[in-house]
Amino acid sequence: MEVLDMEATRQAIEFFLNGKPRQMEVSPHSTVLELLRGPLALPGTKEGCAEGDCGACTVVIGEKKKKNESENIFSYRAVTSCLMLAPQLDGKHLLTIEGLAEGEHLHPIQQAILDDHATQCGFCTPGVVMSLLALFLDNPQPSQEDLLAALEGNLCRCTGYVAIKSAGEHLRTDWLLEKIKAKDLRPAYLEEVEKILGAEKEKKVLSIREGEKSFHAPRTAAQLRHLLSISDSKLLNGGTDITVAIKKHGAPIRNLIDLTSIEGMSEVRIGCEEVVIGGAATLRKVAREVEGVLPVLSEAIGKMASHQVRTLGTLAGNLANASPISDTAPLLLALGAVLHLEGPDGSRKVPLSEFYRGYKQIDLGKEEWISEIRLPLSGEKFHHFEKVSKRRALDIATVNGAISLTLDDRRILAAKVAFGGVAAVPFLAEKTSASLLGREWNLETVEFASTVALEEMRPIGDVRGSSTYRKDLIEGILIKHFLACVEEKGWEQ
Ligand SMILES: Cc1cc2nc3c(=O)[nH]c(=O)nc-3n(C[C@@H](O)[C@@H](O)[C@H](O)COP(=O)(O)OP(=O)(O)OC[C@H]3O[C@@H](n4cnc5c(N)ncnc54)[C@H](O)[C@@H]3O)c2cc1C
Ligand code: FES
Ligand code: FES
Repeated sequence: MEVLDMEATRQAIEFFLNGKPRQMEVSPHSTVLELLRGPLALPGTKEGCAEGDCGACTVVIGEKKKKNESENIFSYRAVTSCLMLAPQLDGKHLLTIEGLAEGEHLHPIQQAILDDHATQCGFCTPGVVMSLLALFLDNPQPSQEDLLAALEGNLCRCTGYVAIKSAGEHLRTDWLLEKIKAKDLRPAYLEEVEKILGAEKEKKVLSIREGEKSFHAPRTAAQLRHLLSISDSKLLNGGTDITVAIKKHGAPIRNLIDLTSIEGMSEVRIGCEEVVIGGAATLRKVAREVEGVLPVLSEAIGKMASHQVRTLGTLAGNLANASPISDTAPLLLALGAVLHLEGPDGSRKVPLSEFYRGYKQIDLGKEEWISEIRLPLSGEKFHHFEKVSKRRALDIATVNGAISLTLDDRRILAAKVAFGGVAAVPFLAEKTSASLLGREWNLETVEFASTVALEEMRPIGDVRGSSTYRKDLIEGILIKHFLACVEEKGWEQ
């Protein structure tokens, strides 16, 4: 077995900051935001909520990605720096608001904000600018929808969104009409940094210790297996749950093992019969890659969190976190997802329907990890996902639900119905699913399935909604599934 030779590890992270190389030691559990506003003394990036909810801390991360065996590409993404841990900057390019203007000459995005009067107190403005920068660096042809998605995670308490959207729209049209050129939008130092990072050879494994805390970033499954065998560690992916748990709720986590540097684990492969999603693939990556074959999953992911949280958070993390109101879990239950787990004794497969054991309890050993999520593909099926929340973005569901049906005209040959927010775990409603079999898919059947569903699920009330409201939502979601099917198939009701 390949073991991690501690001689071959390093403590200091190496990254680029606004075009300049940096090598420094960071605290293993510090966030990028803490690093910026503390040791790096760059206070332009603001701290609002410190839990991913406001976007004031948005920065841009540039990194090398493998395009194919011989070629690399550079990708840029907006992330909430309060959720990303500083050690995860290793090997990346961090862009902040301080890296945009050249002397007195404002960057075109800053100028557009000024021209459209899109700033008042200015607290949200650096985050807005960085979200827009990531949009244009990442997407050569952004649509209006892309623009709104890019800004959905930036809250502004005083200017109002009309002026901010208008600044974004002016930039977008000027960009598409080539009134703004790439050389104006791309900071001048990007090319040089891309060249240097592109040519960089693999470095020693990053392994940081400070008192009782540590952070390790293995590169291979064998190194990961070894690290898990010698320490009581928590797996870290995007950190959108863990960082909040550590920073806001004081979770007693000491050792973190980062999965995001493991070769091949962030990939998504589309086959003829299934989609294979790596255990470190971000929500953004999954949504993009599956759009052509499983649009329902892309749409569901689009309803989660915000753009700059989805660029960090992973699908595997969302499932392993085992929140009863996870947005992806009900859909993946309905789609028949199977998890591939790796561990000390090799690998095993667990259907997602058997993964949840109780509130926040999952079928995953201490030394195991989710290496892949496999989703069967079938063009024949009807799938739909519905989420009920108070806001469209940055809000978790009161109740959500998904359905997968195999239909012969209107007759239901196979059915899987799942809900979130109705039980202690994401819930595959087996009795409700069975009640649909052999029936015509019409409003009468929906009504019948609703009575079975309300027998099968007894949601409790909490701050997000009473038990009665949740029961109403179960019925409402079943009706929505039906109406979506009518629309998709072009049926007369
Ligand atoms: C502001 C905000 C809004 C949000 N909104 C939504 C929302 O609308 N809907 C929703 O469903 N979620 C929402 N979330 C939560 C969502 O971002 C996370 O659940 C995310 O998907 C977790 O992925 P991660 O990579 O960040 O996991 P991490 O935080 O890194 O890890 C989460 C858990 O999963 C474990 N884990 C991670 N990867 C693996 C693996 N490969 N194998 C085994 N265990 C693993 C970790 O050990 C940890 O226990 C929100 C979060 C924030 C901060
Ligand atoms: S400070 Fe609010 S999202 Fe980071
Ligand atoms: S300008 Fe004040 S919060 Fe947006």
